[in-house]
Amino acid sequence: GACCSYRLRDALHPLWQSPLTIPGGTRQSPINIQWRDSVYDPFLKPLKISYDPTTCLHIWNNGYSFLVEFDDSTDRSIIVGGPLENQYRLKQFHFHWGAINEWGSEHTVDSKFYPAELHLVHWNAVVYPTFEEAVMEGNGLAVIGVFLKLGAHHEGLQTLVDALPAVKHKDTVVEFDVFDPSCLIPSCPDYWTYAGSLTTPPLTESVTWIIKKQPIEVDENQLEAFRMLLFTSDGEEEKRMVDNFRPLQPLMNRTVRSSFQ
Ligand code: SG5
Ligand code: ZN
Repeated sequence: GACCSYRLRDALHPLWQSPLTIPGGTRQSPINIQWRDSVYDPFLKPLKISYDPTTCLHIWNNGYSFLVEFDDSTDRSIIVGGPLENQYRLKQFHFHWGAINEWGSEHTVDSKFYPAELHLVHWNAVVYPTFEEAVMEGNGLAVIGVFLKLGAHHEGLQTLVDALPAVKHKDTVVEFDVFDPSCLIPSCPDYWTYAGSLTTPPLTESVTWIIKKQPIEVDENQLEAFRMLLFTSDGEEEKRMVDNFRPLQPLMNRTVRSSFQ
């Protein structure tokens, strides 16, 4: 069935030439968020987001997703609060999406998939000297997850969508200076949080996940623009960049906390 074909595609994709699972992993991502099993934590603070649009550098098709990367040499684009003890610096954001609207997100809520999911990847520059070191440590990374649902046209996302034809092929990069990704984060402050991992190799268990409850709305044309990207380089037989998400992982001995009742 469909489930097995994703595993096959993952196994064949160059990014996944390392193992599909971490032996002995106890906090892997993504997970299904079971709303009624999440525990309200009144001590969770509101998440504060402060991004400097001029730290945005470029868009890069890395052959698995497209990444918008930021200058993270200073504390100009940061998040604080929420479940975090330190401030974390924005490194990049990217998306995961499906071939069709019935799936595409990595996390699910009550077993429901969204057609796409945005990840804003931040690292703990207070404690670690480099991103590469933060990737290896328990409190090294904080990723904000935002679900995309089908609905109204999204003005902020369109700026990005307009740049995608320039990075159609794997290993292409275009300049993309001045973009504020906070326009992609829903206004509702509610989130779930849990301790997890990267969803791509090296799959390290270094991520504090912050999943926004409210999705953003995007229109069909915008999702279709994602699906026009290619996994492949110029000159290779074209393979559409779709279904670039990892299968759900077991919750094991973890609690998902919510900032809301
Ligand atoms: C790490 O995880 C990876 C990203 C990857 C996300 O941030 O970086 C490293 O491991 C470098 C040490 O990979 C790159 O930036 C390419 C070198 O992002 C992707 O591969 C795009 C999907 C994955 O983060 S996630 O867990 O939020 N999905
Ligand atoms: Zn991701």
